[in-house]
Amino acid sequence: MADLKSTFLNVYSVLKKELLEDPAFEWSPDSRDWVERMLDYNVPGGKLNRGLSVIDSYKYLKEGKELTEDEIFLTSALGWCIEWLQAYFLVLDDIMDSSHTRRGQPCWFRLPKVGLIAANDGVLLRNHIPRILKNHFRDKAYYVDLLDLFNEVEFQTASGQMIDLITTLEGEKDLSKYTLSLHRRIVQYKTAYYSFYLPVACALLMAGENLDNHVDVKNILVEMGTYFQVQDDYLDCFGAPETIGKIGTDIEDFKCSWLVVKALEICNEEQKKLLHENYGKADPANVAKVKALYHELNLQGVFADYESKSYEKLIASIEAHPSKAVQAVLKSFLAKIYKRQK
Ligand code: DMA
Ligand code: MG
Ligand code: MG
Ligand code: MG
Repeated sequence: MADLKSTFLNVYSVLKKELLEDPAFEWSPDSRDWVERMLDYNVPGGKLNRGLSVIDSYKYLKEGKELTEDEIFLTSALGWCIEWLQAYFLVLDDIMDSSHTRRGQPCWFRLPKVGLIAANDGVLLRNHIPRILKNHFRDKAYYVDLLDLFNEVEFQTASGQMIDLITTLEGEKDLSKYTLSLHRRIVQYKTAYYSFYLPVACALLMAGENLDNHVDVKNILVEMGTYFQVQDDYLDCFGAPETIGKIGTDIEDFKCSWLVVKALEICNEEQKKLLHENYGKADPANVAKVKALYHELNLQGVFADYESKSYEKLIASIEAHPSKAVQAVLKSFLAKIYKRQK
């Protein structure tokens, strides 16, 4: 496993070098330094789960056959395209969410020498993806499907971010619209497709599969992605910033988080009043009152219950799948996130 990760990181260096020598741009030393620093800061520093999952999934689909050097390189390159996509969304997400830290360091836009140049860096990160794909997949039979897949998933994610953000607009702040069904809609689009469906779909395409025949796999992965974002919402409040590498902002930002939805579901009238008065305010005193209420309502217990029930449901739907190889892909994915602390 450690070995796989170092191979994967070597591919990052190769892809980065190609991008820094992209013949479509007349590079100067300062522009090259900027992009290199921007990539190193934003692309490889995460858990790399999404990227590594492409290699893992492809291995399972090949039913244990050793991968060739070429297959390892190509699955890694696709994995990195997902990590690039993630970096692009996170750089912009942190600006829009007024976040402070990410992966244990200040958000890119918080660096004094970066600021809102980060917005264009996000656009650049996004543009790197089709350039990587063109460099390495142009001649593949599945090239068009790959481009289409990335386009579709990007559209879904951006649409999810849009509904995540417009519910928090000043003047529209209304806790009564925060229901489990709105939450589900937001997280399915903003997180599940790119984080869970995309890695497996990349592996399926490389294995010569037609994605239209794998709607059942997509549905299970969307469920898993929903569970993953509920964990993210939970950790935003109850996680240790040193472990998750970021400081939560969901309460301040008036986000339609799973926690506030659950709190609204189980609170009494007095507690509801407290939520209405304190949710979505930047003042730490307001935030502290919301957190105290979350403790009072035992949202930790409610979450633990949700977590074990989700796990059981996911395992049951995975085991109902006819292909053992697909089951192995999905189970390994689930094992990586079950009861995660970061
Ligand atoms: C993030 O949701 C979704 C995308 C597409 C980046 P979020 O703002 O809850 O993520 P985080 O907690 O990592 O800022
Ligand atoms: Mg965010
Ligand atoms: Mg966000
Ligand atoms: Mg979050």
